[in-house]
Amino acid sequence: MATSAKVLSGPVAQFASDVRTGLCKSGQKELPSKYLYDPLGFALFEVITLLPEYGLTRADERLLRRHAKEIVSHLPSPALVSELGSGSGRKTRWILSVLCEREPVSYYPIELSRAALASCESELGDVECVSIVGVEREYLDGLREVAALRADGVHLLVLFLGSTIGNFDAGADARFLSQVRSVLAPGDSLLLGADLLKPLERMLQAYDDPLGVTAAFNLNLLGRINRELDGEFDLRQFEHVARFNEATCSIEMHLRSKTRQVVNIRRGGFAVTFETGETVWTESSHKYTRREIAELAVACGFCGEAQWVDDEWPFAESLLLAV
Ligand code: AVI
Repeated sequence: MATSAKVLSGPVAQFASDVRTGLCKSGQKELPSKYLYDPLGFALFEVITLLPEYGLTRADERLLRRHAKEIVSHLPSPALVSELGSGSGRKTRWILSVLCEREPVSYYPIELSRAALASCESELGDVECVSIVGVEREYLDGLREVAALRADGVHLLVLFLGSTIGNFDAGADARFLSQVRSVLAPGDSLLLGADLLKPLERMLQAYDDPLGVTAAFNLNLLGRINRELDGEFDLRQFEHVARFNEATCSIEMHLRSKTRQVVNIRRGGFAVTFETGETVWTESSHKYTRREIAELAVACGFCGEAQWVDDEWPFAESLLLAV
């Protein structure tokens, strides 16, 4: 099928290059999960968080709501707060409100998605004594910028909630936490939300809900390629698959080709052949044990200060101190 490469620049060029690398590699095809979150993907993820089968976000929020006072009691004052991947910011309200009882707070949500930053700013705009400055950057670049802003004697609290840490590849979670640690000073803290291992059926239902919202969230990645790269994916010719990888202790999302097909990605200037049943791996969601979190923290230069676990949906909120 005829293709012609177009001259692309900026984020769309990066997207095209990542799509080409992931779909043209030999063996398992893959697409980076960060591309799931265009405005439509972000909106679909927000719906996922409301699904009865997906208890993760509610557990995270419950822990923050129930234990905000206790969490804040461990933190030195004054503190500046930054959040890696704030999403809508709904969960963060509880910590910010309690911190505000002590002093005015500067809050820097770091997000790649402009839609997420806008929704975070409107969600938290009514929390008194909080000034919100959105940072539209990659996590580490944004965090370096925020850390450079703090005055002497001000402690940094980094929030990394919602188990986004679980979406890193095996080993990349530790590398990422070590990089976060290298931006922090001793005495700074990291509040880490991580989803815990639970019975298989419960995990599978959470990533393959009967309403098909997670399927739509996953398939939207192909829709995004169509919209932004003039791709010719027929979304009806792919299906969502969620499965548990025991070796990595992760739920994986894939998109399976229902037929043998060749798909042209016109703005990228390439075409991809899919065999019947072949899958594109789009996301991994690692499920942790409490012990694993504690070991990860120590290996990355933190010490575990406290941990809270939800009693309805196994999920842990861990407060880690930079040592
Ligand atoms: C954002 N992240 C923690 C979600 C998760 O559970 O891994 C993304 C998600 N993928 C499918 N459903 C939710």
